[in-house]
Amino acid sequence: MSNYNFAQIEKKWQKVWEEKKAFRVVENDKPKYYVLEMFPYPSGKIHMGHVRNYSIGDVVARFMKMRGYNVLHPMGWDAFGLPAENAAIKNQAKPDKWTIENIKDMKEQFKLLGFSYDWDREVATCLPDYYKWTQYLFIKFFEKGLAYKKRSFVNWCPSCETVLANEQVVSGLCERCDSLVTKRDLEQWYLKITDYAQELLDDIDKLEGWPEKVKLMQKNWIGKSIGAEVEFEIEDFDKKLKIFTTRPDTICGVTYMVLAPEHEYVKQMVKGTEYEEKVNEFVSKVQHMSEIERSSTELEKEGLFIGKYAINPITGKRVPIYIANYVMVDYGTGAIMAVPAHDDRDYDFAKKYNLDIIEVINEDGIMINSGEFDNLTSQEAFDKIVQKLQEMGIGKKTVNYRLRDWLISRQRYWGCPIPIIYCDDCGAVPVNEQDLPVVLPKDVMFTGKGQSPLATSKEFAQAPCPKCGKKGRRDLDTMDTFIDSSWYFLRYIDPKNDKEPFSKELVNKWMQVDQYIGGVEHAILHLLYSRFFTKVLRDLGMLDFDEPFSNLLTQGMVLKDGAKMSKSKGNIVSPLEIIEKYGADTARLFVLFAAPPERDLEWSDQGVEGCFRFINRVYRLVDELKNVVCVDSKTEELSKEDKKIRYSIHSTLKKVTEDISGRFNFNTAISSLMELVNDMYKYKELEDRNPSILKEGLEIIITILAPFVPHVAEELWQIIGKQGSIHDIEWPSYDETALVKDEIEVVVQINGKVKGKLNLPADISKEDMEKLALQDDKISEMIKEKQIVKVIGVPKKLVNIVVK
Ligand code: ANZ
Ligand code: ZN
Repeated sequence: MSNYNFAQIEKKWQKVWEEKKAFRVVENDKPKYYVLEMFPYPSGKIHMGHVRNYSIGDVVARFMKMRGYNVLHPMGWDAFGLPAENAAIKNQAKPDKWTIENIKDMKEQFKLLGFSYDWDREVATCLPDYYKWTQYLFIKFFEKGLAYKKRSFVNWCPSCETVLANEQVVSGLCERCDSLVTKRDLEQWYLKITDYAQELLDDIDKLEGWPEKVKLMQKNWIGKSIGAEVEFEIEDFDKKLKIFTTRPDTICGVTYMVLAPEHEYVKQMVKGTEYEEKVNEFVSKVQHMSEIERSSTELEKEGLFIGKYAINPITGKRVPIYIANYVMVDYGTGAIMAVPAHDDRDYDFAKKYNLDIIEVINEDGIMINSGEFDNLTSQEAFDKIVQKLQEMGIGKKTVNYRLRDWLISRQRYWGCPIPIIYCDDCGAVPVNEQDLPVVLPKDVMFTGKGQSPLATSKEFAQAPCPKCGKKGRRDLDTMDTFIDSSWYFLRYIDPKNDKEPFSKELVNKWMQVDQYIGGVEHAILHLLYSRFFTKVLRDLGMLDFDEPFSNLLTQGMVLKDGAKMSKSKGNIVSPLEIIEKYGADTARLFVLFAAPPERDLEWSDQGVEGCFRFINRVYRLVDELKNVVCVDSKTEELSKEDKKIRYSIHSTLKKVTEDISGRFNFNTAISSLMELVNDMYKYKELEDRNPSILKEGLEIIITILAPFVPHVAEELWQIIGKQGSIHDIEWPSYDETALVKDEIEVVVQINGKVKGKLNLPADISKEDMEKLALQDDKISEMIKEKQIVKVIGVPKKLVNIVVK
């Protein structure tokens, strides 16, 4: 009798898998299956979220391999980004060295978990042989007019010394360091994702294998609004004010106008007037607020009159012009017509500043107070008013998206250099392809002061113009790291290609990713950017599909004591400690068993113990029976008990197969496996147990455990005398005949309460079933003093006896 020595078993099989490159993908003619988990940032230490994410992916990969697919299951590193740079500033460590060491450490930890990656395809976005192609793609975007430079006010964190995206500003503070965010007027690179807004929106409906909530988040993020642009005359001002409204039907209810405080006309309108000073104060005040705050319905509306009046083009009415915090400069036209009777924000503002409120639509949705448009429905008025404005040459129907172009310049060191050289004569010129990659210089200083660290390199900034050869200057910013992750799934397919980012043929063959798995925190940006890249690369002729990920699973968080595990809460459970104490198979089994993948998972020490005990129980069962099952025995006539256990074996096989291939209900699959193991324990104690059935049962148990607990399954497979790897065998199919029951269990109720169970022939008639229930000794004893009112039989399930 041997014990379950997980440490020895796991080490042994990890070595075997590594040596024979068990999970290397070679092109063959099996159907392909591409399973991908979002790659990690190499922080150096794995956490339970990683264990969960990657265990889910590993089950899918191993299962699909056993189902006969050629499975591509790669792993790599999202290796550029701030932490490396912050570590450099703090500890004087070099970001490259820091990152490479972290990658090494994390890879070791992944190997301890026994994930089935094809490590030959590993990519790290910070290595020149990867970012060369990121730069190449940037240039392709540039040549297509999809990368452009623009001056604008951007969120700036003075402590992180970089631009922040709107999502990174929380209550006016930097999400990372809590510093007060300011605005800076900078010239920056943008990618024109707005050109793809409509397609990105339309194609969401094609993503059948995506969670509805993620699709909705993407839709809202793109935020399409149909409305109209209308020009208003301004008194004593030579330009017209263009506004965007989704409700042109309400135009007769306009009682004031609002410009975003940063709107370019504001300065011009108040110049030299009594309003100038107050306006300047107000502008600098709102600049500290994020767009998210400013568009919140909770926002306390604030603003001021700026001394000008606009003329309503339909009514001819003169209305005052305000600036206010709730109007954003870069949405629509940065100016609105305010209709307090029908818009909540305008209503709050009008109440606060005592402005008129005029209703133009009554409760039945019919126009009022609108002159020639009275008595129309608001929908009719919408069309008629837009038509009239159009005839007047001052309005037209327009579509607006909330989606902004993607600001990609970062004033940071540890990122992909932007491959552009500025020439006084030729302007912004892309670096020639043969000169890629533009390598990150090493002689930089991390002072944490001033502009991009790349400016501190002696050599880097100067470069000849690729067009005319004259002295030029390199762009000193690096790219947003979301760019690196917008195409990595393509590089895995052809990771060593040094002629192009990837071969079109191979990518067309392997894509789409059949199953993508990752955290819901990436539900918007990463997925949207990857979809955008895919569409642009398609239009560049580099691939032939529209969407990168056909199925998406967003796994829930790992909680402890009801809260997300985090350093600050001090509730972290270290995966390495769990592996050390119980082994990787137990760690994997627990995260798969404790909750369905999409739900949050509550950490439980007893749960881990339970999984560990279960593996031990399987191990003992196999170990005890190994000699029994190694002999070849003939199948005799099956007894009742034989049939029962075969039913249990094959129905479990069926359930596990369906649970994995359907909605990835690993938890229910594992719990039915646990029941089967219990049944086997009982069965083996029978005097007339059938060795062939024991053998059949053990083989199936080991096989269907293999994707979940791959090390111990491999070991047990060997223990029962099998040659070769369990992970190379075919997933078994269940025996239909074993699922036909000779006998069924029928529940007997009295007045709806369960009072007993009967084993009856499977093909019994309803009448016989009811009769036998009434004749049963126990039941007849219970009802002998009562009067039977009714007997209700549900075939093959239950008999309910209603008595008085
Ligand atoms: C008049 C009106 C009347 C409006 C009404 C709404 C209701 P969505 O759906 O988000 O596109 N708006 C336009 N540009 C804005 C900006 N830069 N900052 C803040 N608000 C802005 O919303 C479009 C509506 O939001 C527009 O339609 C405009 O107010 C406002 F009963 O115009 B509406
Ligand atoms: Zn030049």
